[in-house]
Amino acid sequence: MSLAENNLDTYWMPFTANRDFKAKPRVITGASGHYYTTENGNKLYDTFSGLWTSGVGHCHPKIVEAVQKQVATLDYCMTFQLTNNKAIELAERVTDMAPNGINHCFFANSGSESVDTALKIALGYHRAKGEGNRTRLIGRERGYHGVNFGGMSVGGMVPNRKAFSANLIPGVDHIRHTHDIERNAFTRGLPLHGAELANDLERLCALHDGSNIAAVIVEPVAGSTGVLPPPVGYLKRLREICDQHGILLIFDEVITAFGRLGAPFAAERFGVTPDIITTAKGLTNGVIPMGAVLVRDSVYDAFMQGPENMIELFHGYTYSGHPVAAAAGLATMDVYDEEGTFEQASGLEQHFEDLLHSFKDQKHVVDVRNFGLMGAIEMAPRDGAAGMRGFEIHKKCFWEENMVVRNGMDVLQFSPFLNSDPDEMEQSFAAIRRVLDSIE
Ligand code: PXG
Ligand code: PLP
Repeated sequence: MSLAENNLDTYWMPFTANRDFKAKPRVITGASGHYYTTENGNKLYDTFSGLWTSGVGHCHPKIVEAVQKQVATLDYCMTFQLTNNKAIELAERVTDMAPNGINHCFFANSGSESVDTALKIALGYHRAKGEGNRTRLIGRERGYHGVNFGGMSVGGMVPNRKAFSANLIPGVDHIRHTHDIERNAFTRGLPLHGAELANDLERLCALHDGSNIAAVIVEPVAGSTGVLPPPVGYLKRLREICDQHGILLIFDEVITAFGRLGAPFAAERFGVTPDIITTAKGLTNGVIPMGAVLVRDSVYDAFMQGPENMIELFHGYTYSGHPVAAAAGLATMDVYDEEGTFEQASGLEQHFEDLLHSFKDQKHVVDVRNFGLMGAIEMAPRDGAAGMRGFEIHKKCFWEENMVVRNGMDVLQFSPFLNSDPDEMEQSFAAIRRVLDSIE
């Protein structure tokens, strides 16, 4: 039976226009390296490395082998009051790569779970230190921290919040986003204007009193809402304000960790060390779902008080530290080391930036942004039909150019493989130009 004969209607697809999709489905049945394959054997170039996930390419043989071996050795193991060797090894491996002082790792199964875990750790930390009044959480407009209630509440993606407005968790505020096309359009790398926007946190400290704020969470480079690199000096300033007021700084590095910015973590690239880092995606190269929350010693130590036979943090998922996911993570870390993936990624930055910015004078393009191997081309919305132009480009790339291109409304987002072939990258942008030329 071909896929088209299945009743697609039973499958409620995530973050998808279901009815539009089901009228003409785009279905992937295989992948290898930098290409997907479809049921009828078409090969499609993937300009988004999965969903920011698969930096070293799809079905990397080393990761595939590790997963196959692990699933036949230890398929599952309870990790409450028991654990497995792979989770222990991965925790050590990942914290070894983290900035100094961040030496503890709590496992989850996605970015959304990592974020909610991090928020709970932040609240628990202050409570453990006798500052239970520090309950306020601060996010940022245009932030994306996943779809669970905590992450949605600190997030700033409007359509994501709209339907749940009355049910978001209380005690949350947002600092202003840093996106400023008027001053920073077509900047290569970090925008020059906007460091002062970090002072918006001072405003909230003045309003609530800093002593009531538990944590601030930001993406070092905002991804899902259209690739928004931080203005020069902005993250350092946030760190300073957090320090002044005893507020924990959480970097949501679900996208930016593991080479996307040519370094293990954005924290390293920017020279700013947060107290907690959330990760997922590149932790296993997207092969098995997994997230990890990395925590500073002082935060962990605050929990390790009281009777030693008592659980210190009442939190965990059935699949926290799943052995097969951990094996995928370990193999992924091996690949990063052996292949010099992060260096490969930095080596591609300039070429990627030049290709992106060659769209500056293209019809409808209002901004081009990039940092590391994250990039965006923003198109003007059509009158009365925001998002249509981007969506048409996505579909045209698929059907006419055998290529997967991600759009978030009218912003085209690019997450090239960390080990991209420069020629393939160039060809993919040539194809995008053909599509943009053909679109109204
Ligand atoms: N935080 C950040 C910074 C993310 O980018 C999440 C949390 C949530 O992770 P999970 O694994 O629960 O999806 C993400 C996820 C896009 C796009 O188009 C990006 C994500 C998810 C969906 C779409 O850029 N990132
Ligand atoms: N709902 C029920 C009824 C459960 O028993 C559990 C876990 O035991 C959960 C939800 C949470 O599932 P998970 O640990 O996979 O997040």
